[in-house]
Amino acid sequence: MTRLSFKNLGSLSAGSLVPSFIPKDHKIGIVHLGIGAFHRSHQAWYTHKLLELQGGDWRIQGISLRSAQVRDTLNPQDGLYTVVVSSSEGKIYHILGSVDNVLVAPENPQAVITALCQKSVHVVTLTITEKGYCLKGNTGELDEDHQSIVHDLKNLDCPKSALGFLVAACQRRMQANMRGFTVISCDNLAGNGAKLKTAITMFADLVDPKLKNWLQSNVTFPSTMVDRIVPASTPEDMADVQSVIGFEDQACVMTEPFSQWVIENKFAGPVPHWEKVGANLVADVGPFEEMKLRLLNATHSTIAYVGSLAGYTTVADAIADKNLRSLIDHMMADELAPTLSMPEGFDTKAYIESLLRRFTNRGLPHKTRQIAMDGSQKIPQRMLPALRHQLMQGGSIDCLTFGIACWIRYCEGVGENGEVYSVDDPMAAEFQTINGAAKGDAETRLEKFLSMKDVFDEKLASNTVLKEKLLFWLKELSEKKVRSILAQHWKV
Ligand code: CS2
Repeated sequence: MTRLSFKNLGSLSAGSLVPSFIPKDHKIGIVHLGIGAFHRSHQAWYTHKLLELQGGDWRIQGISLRSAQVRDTLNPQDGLYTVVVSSSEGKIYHILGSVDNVLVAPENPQAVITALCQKSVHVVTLTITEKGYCLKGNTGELDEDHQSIVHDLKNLDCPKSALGFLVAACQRRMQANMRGFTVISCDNLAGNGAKLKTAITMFADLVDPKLKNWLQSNVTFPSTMVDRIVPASTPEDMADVQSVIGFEDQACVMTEPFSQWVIENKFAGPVPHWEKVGANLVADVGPFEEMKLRLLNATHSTIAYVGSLAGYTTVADAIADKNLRSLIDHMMADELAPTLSMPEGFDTKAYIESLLRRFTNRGLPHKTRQIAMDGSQKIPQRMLPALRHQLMQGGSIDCLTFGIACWIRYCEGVGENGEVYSVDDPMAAEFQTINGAAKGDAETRLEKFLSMKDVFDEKLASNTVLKEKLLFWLKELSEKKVRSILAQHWKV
């Protein structure tokens, strides 16, 4: 079957929407680090819409920081791919033209630094996941002992980490008297821009204190809140796209109708006018980030751990369980919403309702196991801030602690019916050691989990109210099935 490409853009079947601009007519203005499915259906989506609306030199050069897979699927397609917007009402197939090409960093790190130093590039965006920031625990400080950072500090001409590439590019821009750029983190971290700025500034200072000063006056790091649910595409999705567009598309992505992008208005130079196609520019992203990380991501992770243990494969299946739904309703209303500080007039109830509609979207099977990965990186961002708030206020913590206990139980790698699965997490080896040492004893396991400093800080780890609650749930989980715990505590 012929691959989707510029050559056949004119002969796609009528079931798809093709770009209304000629992609090749627009220069690269953005370099994106970490070109996964989320970027392709979010930032690249907004950029595509903007190119359709008013053109401009804002096409994207994508960088894969690890594997060659995205390059191998996108480059032969001239960067074209399909975004399938799927809901229970049906599917809409959009062919996007905002990505120009993809480079694979480990194959040619120099080419990535050169890409970041193109004169036409004014914006760098990042989706490198929580672990890509190489931060020390939850502090936002650079982990100078991180393997990739140690490597990059010694070999800045061929870095491995996103941070290393950014610092190397800044150094080259400074030496060449070029202007800086705007670096936009699009990952689910609270204060993502500020954290990235701290990490990059610390890194630059270790390289050359002059570079640190240059960064301060030439580069900005706006914080952002990004939101769109993007499950991993399956071979069935690809077959479906092929049957509709009439060509093979190995890079298609599936997503939902909803999308949101809130960006702190703090730019170092020209940036695309994404606000003309639905993004919001604001002075303070903080409340929106908090709202999304807590109401969406904290409940998502809870659904993922509780749901996987209870045998539900997708979010929609899990949330259809009335008792699980009641756990999530309570969590949002009693333990998450009270911790937010939304602007006057913001309708949190309506936001919660829209989230629940999104979770029940049967047109978009989102695997609980996909969300369950990297819990050690996600939990500190999504669940612990609300937990700290509730502990301080003496508020309820039943649902949050049940979610965390299910994560600890999930990290055993063995389901309720003895099925073995792999725990996909950078700390998976530590979990194995803990589980081996605990030999099934809930108290020992909890102590050891709480002493993981990159997840729980000391204050939290020594909080007796928290410890008691977590221990209670872990004991429940060792004696009963998740569905019966849900029925006992959250029955509707
Ligand atoms: C999910 C997120 O996989 C996960 O951890 O919670 O990717 C979620 O789908 C997005 O943040 C939605 O914007």
